[in-house]
Amino acid sequence: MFRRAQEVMVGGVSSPVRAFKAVGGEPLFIARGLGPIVWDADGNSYIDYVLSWGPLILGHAHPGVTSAVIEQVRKGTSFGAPTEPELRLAEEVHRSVPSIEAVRFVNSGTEATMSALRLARAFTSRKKVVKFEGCYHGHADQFLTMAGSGLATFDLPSSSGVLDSVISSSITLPFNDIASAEKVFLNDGADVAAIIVEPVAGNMGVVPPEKGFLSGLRRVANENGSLLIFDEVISGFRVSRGGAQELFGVSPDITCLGKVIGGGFPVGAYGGRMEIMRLVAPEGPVYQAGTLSGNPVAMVAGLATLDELTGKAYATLEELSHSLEEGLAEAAFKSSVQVSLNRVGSMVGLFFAEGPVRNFKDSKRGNTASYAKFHRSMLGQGFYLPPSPFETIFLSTAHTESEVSRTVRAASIAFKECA
Ligand code: HOZ
Repeated sequence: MFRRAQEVMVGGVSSPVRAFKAVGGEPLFIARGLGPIVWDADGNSYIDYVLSWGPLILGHAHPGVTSAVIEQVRKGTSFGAPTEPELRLAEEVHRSVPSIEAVRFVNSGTEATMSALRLARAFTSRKKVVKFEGCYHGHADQFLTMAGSGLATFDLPSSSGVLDSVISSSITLPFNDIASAEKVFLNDGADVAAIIVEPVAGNMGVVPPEKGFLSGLRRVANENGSLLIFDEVISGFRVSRGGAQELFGVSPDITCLGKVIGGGFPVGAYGGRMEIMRLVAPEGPVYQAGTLSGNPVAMVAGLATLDELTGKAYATLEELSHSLEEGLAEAAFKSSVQVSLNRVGSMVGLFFAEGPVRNFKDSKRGNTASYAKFHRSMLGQGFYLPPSPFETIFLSTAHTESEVSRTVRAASIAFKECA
């Protein structure tokens, strides 16, 4: 299949990190998934820690999501008109993330962040955006410098085809470094429309915000009349019901969502203060639209997913993820392999480097060859980890302690192979 795919699909994949180039070998072609397990086209099964890169917080083919989707499909798959599921999801997003007074659904995280920045520029009548090394905000031109995810994986400082004039209005700073942000704002503050940040970075491995970083950004934005945008495409409804902003107690002006709120279907959303959101068409002059935006199948999948995300679900995720973190750290230690682990809730980052890993520079110190070796060993033993050290290991409510213990036992073998 991969050979056939390479003949008709660029690199044989629909998104670059999937190609397994960073870890060697060939991508799995997934035939089906159930709970924490996926089966490839050859019939091999794997415990899945990729989970479609984050959306599947309940695991694969969750019965509640599946039946909601089937019911909606029978009623029709797309109308290009408002629907009740869309309204209910908007209400649920507002209830859970109160800083989102009004929301606009789109089809991907990229659409959400690019629309949020356009909106911030319109609201402030300013051009520049401050962003952070190793954060990834999708593939809109203005975000493609020193970004995480695929650009980090393939060591690309930027992307060909992006105009210098676009990049020149993006200022990229080290994550967790509030002093550099303060310094930049001394000179450029009056031109900065927005600061955009992943409040929990999940595209350079997992890097949590240090105490004072997010609140410092909030303060700097306030002092300079800039907007603060949280890209919670990964962390939204994942690290807690109200996302990273609830967990760390810092409220942005605009939030971008995706992944979990679509329950495994293509969804993004951006929302924030009413006075800002009112600038979006048809209420205001900021244009943004989409034929499949608010797609009812995606909306019911999102609703069914959020229905399951109770306090108990987050407690389970926390316990499982803690066990995995501890187990991996101990297994590496016993094999004398230097690793460092970062974790926020069910987002786990494994770095083959001495810690602490607090920014992109630290993350890039990780031994990529060791990660590749580890990945191959784990895959061979039936455990599917992200095929890049710059991505996040995700857990779902479908994983159990038994799967985590098996994973840790396999990791002990894999670490020995890396030693
Ligand atoms: N947006 C994902 C990185 N966090 C990559 C998704 C993919 O390549 O499939």
